[in-house]
Amino acid sequence: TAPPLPGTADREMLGQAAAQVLLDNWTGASTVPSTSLYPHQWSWDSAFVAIGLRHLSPQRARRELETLLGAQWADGRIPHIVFNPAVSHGAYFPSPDFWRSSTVGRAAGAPAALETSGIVQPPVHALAALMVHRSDPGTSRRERFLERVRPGLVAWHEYLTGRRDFGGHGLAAVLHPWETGMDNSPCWDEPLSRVEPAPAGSFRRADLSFGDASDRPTDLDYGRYVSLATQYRDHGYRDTGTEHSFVVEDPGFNALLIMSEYALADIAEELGQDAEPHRSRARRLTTALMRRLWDEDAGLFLCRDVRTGTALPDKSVTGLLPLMLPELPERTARALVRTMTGPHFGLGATTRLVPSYDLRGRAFDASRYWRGPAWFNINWLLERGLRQHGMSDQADAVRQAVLDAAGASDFAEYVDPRTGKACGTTNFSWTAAVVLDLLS
Ligand code: 2M8
Repeated sequence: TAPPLPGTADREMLGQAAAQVLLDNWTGASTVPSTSLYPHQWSWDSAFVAIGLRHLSPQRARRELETLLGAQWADGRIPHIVFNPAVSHGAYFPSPDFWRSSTVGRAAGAPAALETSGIVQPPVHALAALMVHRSDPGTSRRERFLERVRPGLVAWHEYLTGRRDFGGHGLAAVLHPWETGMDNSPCWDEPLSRVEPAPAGSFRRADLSFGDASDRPTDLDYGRYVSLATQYRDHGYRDTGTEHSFVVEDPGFNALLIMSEYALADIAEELGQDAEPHRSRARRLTTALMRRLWDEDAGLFLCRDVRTGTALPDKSVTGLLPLMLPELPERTARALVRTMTGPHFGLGATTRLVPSYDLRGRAFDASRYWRGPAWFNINWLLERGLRQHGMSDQADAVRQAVLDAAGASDFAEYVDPRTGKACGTTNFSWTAAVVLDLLS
């Protein structure tokens, strides 16, 4: 049966408003997440943006991804920020003079001609490239889009499964909370507590000029983010031959890597190349994820601190993201849905969108960033996960809730999961992008 959607007029208005956000946030070669809070190109934001943009302009969507790949380092990493040289350094912290990619990062393969950060973000890119291709296969083929992006995407996955396999079990590890995209998730509290924060006066937070401080990470968190990024930079962004203070295996990050590896398989097939190496890597990664991060008692995947070898007990939405995986054991998928709809995440009972963190957790905060609020990109991923495992009623309900909450909040960055109240900034790109995708 057809899922209930807003009436045609509402749908049209919502679609037009979402399109306007993406038009306003387009800079000519890529899209900023927000013109105020995030005035540069962000890695995983661009992947979600491309997925929405393909419904407006497949040509822009291809450009979005190619601009990002144009900033890829020679070692395969895709940096989490590509800086717009036209934007003043004071507009965002940490700025290029902090990261110093074009000088300090050269030995690790940073481009000389543009400025980027030196850390990464979740690998949604191959999935986005495939979806963008499929939205306009004729032009995409004529422009040889997949031929052009494939080598960079393969090198990206090689980097993550090679140099970033710090645990030695086949999973990619992250070296900074910013790399997970879920910056101040309570999961990072414990491993971060061992990091000596940079002194409060040694940096200036630009983010607080644009938002409510109670919606953002704390100063203590920022001190630790700065300290970790400084250590990495001062080691020339080398992954080996140095001790990292924060090394974590994150289930959501790895689930996205697996989804993108399946996309690489489809891309290879489209190009008449052998898809099997990608499929078997996706399977190997799924097995490693199950072995390393699945927690039967918790009913979801947990993050693992590679330095101490222990699981991090907080329940975060990152532990539900493997629901997207096509070869997840059905039993595990059912357990994830039970957890999502149970008291810890409340879907369909106390919430209509899945919160970023355990409603009953020790650190739950309904408005502080990744410590409770519901995020639209994450709910888009979970909607796909529910559909993947045949839960179409729940998927339809999440889809409807994304559309309702995005429209009512002016495309908020995130919302209070129980009330839908807008938090962070508005006119946020990936919120608009997933709306466009769910409307089409
Ligand atoms: C947030 O992270 C940036 C640092 O990368 C920040 O707080 O300044 C996160 O929500 C992240 O997931 C997102 O990609 C980025 C831009 O939207 O903002």
